[in-house]
Amino acid sequence: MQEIITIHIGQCGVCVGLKYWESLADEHGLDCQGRFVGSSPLQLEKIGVNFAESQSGRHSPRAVFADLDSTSVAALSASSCTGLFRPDSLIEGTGEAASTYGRGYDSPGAKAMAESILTSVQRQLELSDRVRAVHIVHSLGGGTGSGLTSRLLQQGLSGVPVHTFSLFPGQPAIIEAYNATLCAPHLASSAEITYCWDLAGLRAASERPKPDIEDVNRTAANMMLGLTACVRFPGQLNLSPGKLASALVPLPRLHFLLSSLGWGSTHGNSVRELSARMLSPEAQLAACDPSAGRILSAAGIFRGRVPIQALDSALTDLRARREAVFPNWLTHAFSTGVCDIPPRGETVSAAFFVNSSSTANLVEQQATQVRKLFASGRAFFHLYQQEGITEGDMSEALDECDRLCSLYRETATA
Ligand SMILES: Nc1nc2c(ncn2[C@@H]2O[C@H](COP(=O)(O)OP(=O)(O)OP(=O)(O)O)[C@@H](O)[C@H]2O)c(=O)[nH]1
Ligand SMILES: [Mg+2]
Repeated sequence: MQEIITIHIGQCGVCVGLKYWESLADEHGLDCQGRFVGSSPLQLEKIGVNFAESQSGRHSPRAVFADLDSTSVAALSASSCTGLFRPDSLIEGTGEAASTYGRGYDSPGAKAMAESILTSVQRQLELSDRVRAVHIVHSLGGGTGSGLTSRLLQQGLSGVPVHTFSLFPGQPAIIEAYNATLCAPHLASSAEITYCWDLAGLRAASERPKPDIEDVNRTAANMMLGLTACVRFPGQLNLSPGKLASALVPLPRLHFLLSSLGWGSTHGNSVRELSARMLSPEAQLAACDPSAGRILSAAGIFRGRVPIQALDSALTDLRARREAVFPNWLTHAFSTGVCDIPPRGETVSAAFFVNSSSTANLVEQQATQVRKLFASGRAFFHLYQQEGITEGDMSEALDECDRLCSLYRETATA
């Protein structure tokens, strides 16, 4: 068994987490207390990837929820599925919203919270067989989401590879741009994979025309469910997180991925239409067009009875139609996984992951905004200086962001 431990940080991380674990419990046939009430042995077969079973037969998420501000964890504790979570996996602060990176990274509360998270992760590692990845869900714009995540990445999580699900700030952002620019270098240097989201992309990809924040969080959760489908259920073609990392990351720092979702039926044409969403700008969970840059790698994880031949031919055609967006050296563009079990209410679904050099734009937009703020009198930067962040720290972070963006461009045009 290759387990996954998931850490939800700050309001965004915790609120997305609530939707994710509600849906995971449902897919694996668990009630709100973690008792199995499902109908198929397949729901139990690999349940251990995400849930630890107690001696009494209850299944609890291999997860930690942490926020310096108590409201999001309190909301989770008050939710109908609170019985699912181990009380010691819910770590709430007593402070107000931190808002700045410095408070999330270096305040006494942040340091204590990082220790509590590491203790909780260590406990979960001891209860696991072979953890393949720690997933961190957070926003780069929040003080807690940016600062606390950076501290954890810097300290390391017992050597286990970290995959982050990172919500980038929308435009135009002030404090959020500072926070994101300080956090991005930690993602680049310490995460194995970063899945990039932003609110505009999540909203546009939500199923309802005027999505509220719950719909947006459900979309984010659906992407996470799609990503892990192959390791949770049996299927025709396995694509584990390890294989995905090997297939999608050409250089260690170039690991910022776009993602998209699709639903359909099992007809050959539908598989073709579904596959086209992989490169469609409107379908991306971050407002970023993958074809605006070069595509360094891509993967699709399909759920349901997908005919493999139709899938292969759809992907071959997709590559032929879009040849110009792939660099010459990329001979094998797409990795695929197929899991037999579709999500509830669907016959076929897919989650796509693309490593495009255009993803660098998400980082660059934040750095550009910080440079504008610096050029026009360093608005709000005193809040960072009060927390010990210097101008030198900020220009070092900007340089790191520039290096990442240049590396993406150089590799794409090589
Ligand atoms: N998708 C999504 N985004 C959210 C949610 N809550 C906040 N955000 C976004 O996250 C960013 C702010 O980060 P938060 O997660 O609220 O901040 P935090 O990590 O709690 O940090 P603090 O500043 O300390 O409160 C903004 O861009 C918000 O739009 C949520 O429930 N879902
Ligand atoms: Mg908060």
